[in-house]
Amino acid sequence: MNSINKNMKLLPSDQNLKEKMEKQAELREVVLLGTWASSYCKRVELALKVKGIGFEYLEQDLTNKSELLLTSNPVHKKVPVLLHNGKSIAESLVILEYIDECWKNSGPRLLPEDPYLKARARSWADFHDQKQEKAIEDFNGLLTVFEKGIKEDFPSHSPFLGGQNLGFLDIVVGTHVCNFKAFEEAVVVVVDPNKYPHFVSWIYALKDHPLMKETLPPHEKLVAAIRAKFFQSP
Ligand SMILES: N[C@@H](CCC(=O)N[C@@H](CS)C(=O)NCC(=O)O)C(=O)O
Repeated sequence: MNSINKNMKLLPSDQNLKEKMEKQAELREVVLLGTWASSYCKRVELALKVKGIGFEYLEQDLTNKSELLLTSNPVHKKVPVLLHNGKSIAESLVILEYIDECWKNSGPRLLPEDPYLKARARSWADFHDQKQEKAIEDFNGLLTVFEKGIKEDFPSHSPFLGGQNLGFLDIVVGTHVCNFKAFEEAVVVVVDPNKYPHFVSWIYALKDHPLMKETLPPHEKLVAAIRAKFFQSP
């Protein structure tokens, strides 16, 4: 995995090297443009790992967006962006489906084949993403609905909602909610295991998965970033 850390001060020769690397990125087979704390990016990173697809990673600075990011996602100008043989794909859920379709025979399928089960996983992912936008204030609302949904739609979650392997919904929701300890610490959002037993047992199973552990952002760094975001002086 190759990353350009934009937080580092770059000398002119480094700057040239960085530009060269970004140009070359378009020619490499699979390249992910992301940022370290973004759960949207983490879900793509995790999906690639679950499918066993080798990729290059280019860390992006969202305060000074690279030419590569602006040209590969001209509509939203956001990460994640997946470059596949020079073609760019934006929007994490779209990327996940692309990965699943494109590498059908590599690793486990992320989405079920059955159209109803596929639609159900997509609609839970959609619900999660809509709520995530207002995550802090609505977090308890999200937990209550998820708790009921897991009980009804995935009664045997064993141990993941996708079964034995991490599936679409485990990847989409897991890369966000597995960071709940950092939110608890930084902004005192409490996820009560007595109130949400199914949700919490699922999250602990996810947090235990080796690929999830390897992919999630470092806890202390994330707590600091959340604090900076929510408690910055006006
Ligand atoms: N719906 C998008 C959301 C992506 C997103 O919000 N990315 C943020 C980082 S977490 C971003 O790039 N923000 C830059 C900006 O808003 O200018 C997805 O699922 O990929």
